Amino acid sequence: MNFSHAIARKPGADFALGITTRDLGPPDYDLMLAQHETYVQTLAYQGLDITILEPLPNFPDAYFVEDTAIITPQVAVITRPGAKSRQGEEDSIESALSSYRPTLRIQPPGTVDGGDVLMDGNHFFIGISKRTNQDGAAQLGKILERFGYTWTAIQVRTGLHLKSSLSLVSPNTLLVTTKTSQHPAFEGYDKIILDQDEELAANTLCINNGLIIPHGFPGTRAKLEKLGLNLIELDMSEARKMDGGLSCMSLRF
Ligand code: CIR
Repeated sequence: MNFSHAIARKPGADFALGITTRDLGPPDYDLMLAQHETYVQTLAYQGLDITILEPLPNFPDAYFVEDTAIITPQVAVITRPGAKSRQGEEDSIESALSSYRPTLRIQPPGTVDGGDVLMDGNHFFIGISKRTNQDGAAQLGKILERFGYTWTAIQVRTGLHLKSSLSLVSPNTLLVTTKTSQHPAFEGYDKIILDQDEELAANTLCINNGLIIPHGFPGTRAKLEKLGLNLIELDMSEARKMDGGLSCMSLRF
């Protein structure tokens, strides 16, 4: 997965007011900022030119920028996030992206979170979840078709988003939970199945020649090492407390 740019947003001091389903203890702002800074530096080290946006007042989840756009080489689709408290984050992302791509928008009643969208070359998997509804998926799919892409809708049965339970770790290889691995749409892929107690490691980030993985999942690391990948491990403890993973804190293109 080759990218040259990324957009990220600094977490605001109110980030702990964001939505979460986790009960992993109170998040720490200084640690969050330090982990975010390391994350951004890692993307830069992977060769990306990074735009860092300032925190967005009254939107504590806004540093999870991935949810606000789907970017292809031809177009950026600005989403309409599924959580009410996040609707509005997308406006500032549209301004940031409009100098790089023509933009189109998901219209109500459609909702889409970027965390539900996995791009694999010319094909997209679009998760239907608590955040992305059928209407939003169909709007996104129609736009993608206009630009020559194909897509499959996948019902998300566990986790917040589709990409909470799988990621592409190298061409044609998925790191995936047992349940999601059984979906017929993923039949043609090689699969690394996560151990049940490491399913939180599903969300990884493949950028240029490196695979960024979350710290604290030794079994998953061992499985990935066997593939000979260039692994970069990052501590994501504070974002995880807010239901976030590695992919959600940036938009890559
Ligand atoms: C939310 O519930 O919307 C945020 N607290 C977490 C969003 C994570 N986004 C992502 O994984 N793409």
